[in-house]
Amino acid sequence: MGDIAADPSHPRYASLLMRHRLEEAAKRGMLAGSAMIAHGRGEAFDYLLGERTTDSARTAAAQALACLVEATHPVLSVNGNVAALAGDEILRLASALGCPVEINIFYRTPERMEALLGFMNERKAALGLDVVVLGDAPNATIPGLKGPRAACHQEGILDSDVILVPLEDGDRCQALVAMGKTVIVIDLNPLSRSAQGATITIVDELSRALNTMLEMVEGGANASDPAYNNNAVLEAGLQAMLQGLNQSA
Ligand code: PTJ
Repeated sequence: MGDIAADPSHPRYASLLMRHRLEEAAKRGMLAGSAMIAHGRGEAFDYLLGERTTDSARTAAAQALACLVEATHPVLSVNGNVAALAGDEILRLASALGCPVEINIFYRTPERMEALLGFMNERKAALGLDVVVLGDAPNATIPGLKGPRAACHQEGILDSDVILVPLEDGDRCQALVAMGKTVIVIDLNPLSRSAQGATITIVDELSRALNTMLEMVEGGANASDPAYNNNAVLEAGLQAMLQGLNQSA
C-alpha cells in the first residue's frame, strides 16, 4: 500500500498509520461503508485504554493462543477492517498455527470479496507464506444467520472448533457460539455484544493483540487455563478505561 506522510517519531504515528491503511483499503474497494465508523469507535476506546496492552488483555491473548494451538480445526476469520489493518499479522499467525484464513464479511458483495481475496493473496505472496486463504467458494452456511453474511466454507469456519473473529458483529459471534465453537474476539469495546458473548475477549487494539500473540507463539504457547474467566477479563478492561478517565480528570 502507499506511503504514509507522517514520520514514525510523530506521537500519533501508530494511529495515523492505521487510518492510512484504511484509506488505502477503501480505494481498493475492500471496506464496508461503515468501516470508518467502526474504526472511530475503536479509536475512542483505545484512547481511554491509554493505547497500551493491559495485563488482562495479555492474559486473554495467552488463553486465546493456547486454545488455537490445542484446537483440532483452528480458523482465523478476516473481514475488511482486519485485512486492511493487520492482514500481515493474520497471515503470520495462520502460518505459525498451520491453519487456514477465511475471508468472511458481514456486508458481503462479490466485488468486496474479490478485492479482499486479491489483497490477502498478494500479501501472502509478498511474505512468502504457505497459508490457505478461503472465501472464494463458500459451500456452507452458518446456522441462525440470514442472507449472504451466513455464507462460509465447510472446511473452514463451519468445521472449526476454535475460531478467531476479530472485530466481529454481535449476531455472528452469537451464532458461532451457538454452534459450540470456542469463539475468540478482539474488540476494544468491552461492552459490545461480541465482547460480552465471546468465549475469550481480547480488549486491545487489533494489531497490538495480534503482535502479542505472535511474540507468544515464537516463545512457545502455554497450555490453556481451565480456570480462565472471561467476565473478569472484561471487567478488568473496563476498569482500566475508567481509571484512565479518573487520572485525566
Ligand atoms: O468487512 P465487514 O463487512 O465484515 O464489516 C466489518 C465491520 C467492522 C464494519 C463490521 O463488522 C461492523 O460494523 O462492526 P461493528 O459492529 O462496528 O463492531 C466493530 C467493533 O470493533 C466495535 O466494538 C469497535 O469498538 C471495535 N474496533 C474497531 N476497530 C478496532 C476495534 N477493536 C480492536 N481494534 C481495532 N482496530
